[in-house]
Amino acid sequence: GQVFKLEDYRPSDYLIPLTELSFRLSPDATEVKAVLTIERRDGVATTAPLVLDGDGLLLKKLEIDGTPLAQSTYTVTPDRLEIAHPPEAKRFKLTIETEVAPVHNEALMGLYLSNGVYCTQCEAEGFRRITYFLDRPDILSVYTVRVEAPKAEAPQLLSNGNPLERGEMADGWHYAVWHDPFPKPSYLFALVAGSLGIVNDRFVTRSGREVELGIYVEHGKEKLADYAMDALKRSMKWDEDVFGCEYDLDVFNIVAVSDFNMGAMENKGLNVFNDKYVLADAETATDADFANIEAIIAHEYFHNWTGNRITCRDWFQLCLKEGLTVFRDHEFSADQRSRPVKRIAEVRTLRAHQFPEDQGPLAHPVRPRRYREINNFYTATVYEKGSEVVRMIRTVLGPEAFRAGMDLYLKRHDGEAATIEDFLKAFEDASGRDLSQFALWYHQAGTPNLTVSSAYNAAAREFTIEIEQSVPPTPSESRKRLMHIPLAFGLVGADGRDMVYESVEGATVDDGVIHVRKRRHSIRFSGIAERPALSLNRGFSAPITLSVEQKTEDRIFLSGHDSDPVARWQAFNTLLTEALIAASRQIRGGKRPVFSDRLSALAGQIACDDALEQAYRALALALPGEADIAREIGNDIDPDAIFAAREALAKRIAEENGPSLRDLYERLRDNGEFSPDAAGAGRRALRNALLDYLALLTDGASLAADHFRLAANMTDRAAALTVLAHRHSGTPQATGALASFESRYANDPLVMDKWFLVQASVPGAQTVETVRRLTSHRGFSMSNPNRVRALVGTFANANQTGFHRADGEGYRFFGEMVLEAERRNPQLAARLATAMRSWRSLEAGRRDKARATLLAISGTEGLSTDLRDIVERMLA
Ligand code: HT7
Ligand code: ZN
Repeated sequence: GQVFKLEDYRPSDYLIPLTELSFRLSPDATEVKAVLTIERRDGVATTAPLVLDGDGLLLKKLEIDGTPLAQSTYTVTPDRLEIAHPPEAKRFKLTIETEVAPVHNEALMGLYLSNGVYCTQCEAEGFRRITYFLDRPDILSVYTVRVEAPKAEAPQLLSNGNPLERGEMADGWHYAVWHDPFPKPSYLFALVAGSLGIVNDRFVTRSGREVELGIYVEHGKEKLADYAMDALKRSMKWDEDVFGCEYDLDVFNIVAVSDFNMGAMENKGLNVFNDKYVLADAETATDADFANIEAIIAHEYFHNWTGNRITCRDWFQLCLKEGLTVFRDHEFSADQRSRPVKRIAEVRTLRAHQFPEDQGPLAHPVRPRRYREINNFYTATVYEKGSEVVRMIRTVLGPEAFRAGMDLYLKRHDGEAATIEDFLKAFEDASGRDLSQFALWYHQAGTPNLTVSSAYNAAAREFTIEIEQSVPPTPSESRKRLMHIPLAFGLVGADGRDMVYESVEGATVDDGVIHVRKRRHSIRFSGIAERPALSLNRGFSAPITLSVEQKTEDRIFLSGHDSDPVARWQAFNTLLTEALIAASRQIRGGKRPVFSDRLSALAGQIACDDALEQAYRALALALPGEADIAREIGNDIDPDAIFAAREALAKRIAEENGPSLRDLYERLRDNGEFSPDAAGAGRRALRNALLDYLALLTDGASLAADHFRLAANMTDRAAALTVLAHRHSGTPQATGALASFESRYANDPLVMDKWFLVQASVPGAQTVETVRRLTSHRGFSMSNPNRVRALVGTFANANQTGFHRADGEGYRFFGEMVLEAERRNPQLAARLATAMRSWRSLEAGRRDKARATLLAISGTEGLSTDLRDIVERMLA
């Protein structure tokens, strides 16, 4: 396949300042008429051919300035339209008529039908499945869109921008015309038509502009959109207050659809959402669902400025909009909820998704230089690490200079398609600082590591920190350059307070941050009266790994006293991880695992420390996941040994602290109205974390069954179901709960996804058979991405012992599922396949079996570019 390279970018010879589209909708023969005002760019020869992108299109008609084109003057295939000799005039009108079949579009890119609703997905290259176009993000055009459909089937006709006109037509048809005054790239085009329930509200912007808000959902689900509407209004206000960004159209619409490849899409004025990220109430959604809805509603809304008003010059710059917008949604959620808890959750997500990517065969820079299939670059690196890089810019420059840089960027590039260089230059110009070394965070793949040791000289009252940086090699980048790593730290004294030093030498140390720029730093702090405990990477100031020589005493002390909550959580988490790694080695060596009494006592103390936030305590009590432990071990992984170690530690903590955990569990009982706010969610999180431990003790199954029976909301019900299915699989309590859940929610596909998920993640060798059986369940469908992700995706990503079954059956089943998904939806299949990215770190037996599955997939004839790209990179 073709490889696209950043260095090959050149501006297009032609521009499309105006785009007029009209759609006559029908499931298998939608007529699309595009009238494009084409303009030759200044300085381009009149002989330059006009080449437009297509993808599977059927051309019906072609005219220039109202005159049909002779067939000899153009060449057309489903994927390309070339007009060899366009008119000499600088501007001309090109009319293109195509026909598309939304009902047959299972790839969910371009125009498709979801549950009878016409909708579009154009990012990244879906617009070319609708009409021939210069389908690249640096072609900004003003769109006017006319949509026609039978009124009974599609009473709502929506597109981008503001509504201009609507009216009746013959034979029960009607039409609507929309105009978007803001020039936009084709990937932000959207159309929705169907019969939907509507929730309306309004928002008055800070300059007094009235905006009509609409959320469109399946009929009967309107009440489930209340939380999303509230999150939208809070997002609009927050963006004004924190970034000075005001909404710019008269309407803002959101449509929830059930078939969607990703979370949501930020089309200008008409966001389209996976219904999973809109619909929620206490009966059907967990606290995690509410938090996701809040974050994704905000994320797509924030794109209005970071992505839409300023877009990307080319797809290599994807992080320009995505990394920045993730950073913005993280900050929003931190302000709406608990900042430390949110930050710890972000760290866990980054480690779980981005670190394995950065440390495996799919590693790529935040701004990649090459791709074969752009859909495969909507990754944790571009999104999550991209966000961490923006956060580090704020750490390096300070909040005021950061805001000045953002203001300058937004002002300077409004209405443009920009690059990462433009973004960095705005911060350099606003702050007067040089970010050239820092820019490596965008260009260099891999997770940097800092090796740290420290020593205290009581006689000299000096504390010295030795730091050495390294960046491991990644595919096609064997030699790495030295990075600028902002490392937040504290020297914690015996009273738990940060010690004040007299002077420091060996690195720039600024406002609690060591700026690591060289390979080695020896940093000496003077005026230190006693040996401090060293707290590092506070607030997770840099997305790095740390190898720190540190006494267990210090870690225990920091777990109880570090004033930085993230570092405090990290200290305890490191103690747990070290214990679990040691235990899994003991188990592999045929021994019984040994844990220190102090560790389980510490877990009990943290659980019962009412001075700490409840949500924080829940996070601290969650043992490092099996995949996290595997990543820390690095190679020769035996998932069964890791699982056994984790179970043994959980049991030990439960046994050592049984009465106090049970007492706390009783005290946290719910006796009020459900509220999805941070306080309520924190209490439920802690109580459910306790249940997970208590379920390991005598009568654990009946305790979990009571928890399930008495649950008054989905968070508690799903938590109890998980505990029963995972810890008491096969018992009457577990089978009873699964059956009762199934009958209660049989007609609610989004809730049934939770039922699939719980069963797909049951640890152990037998789950592959359960999952295979569930693919025939009446609620399951291979053509709905949410269903596939809930069952097959969960099995591969969240079931270490099941997926990595020693006989390779997990991989074989998964391989079949990937190929099955690929026949309909290559993008979904490629994303699913990335679950195998860490196959090389497995022990030899499993590694060979995983490789055999990957080879079987790559040997399949007629593989899509999407799946071939992923599988070949994993095998390389
Ligand atoms: N910008 C959006 C990305 C997206 C997407 C990409 C490829 C194929 C389908 C897609 N749906 C949405 C979502 C976002 O990050 O905001
Ligand atoms: Zn985004």
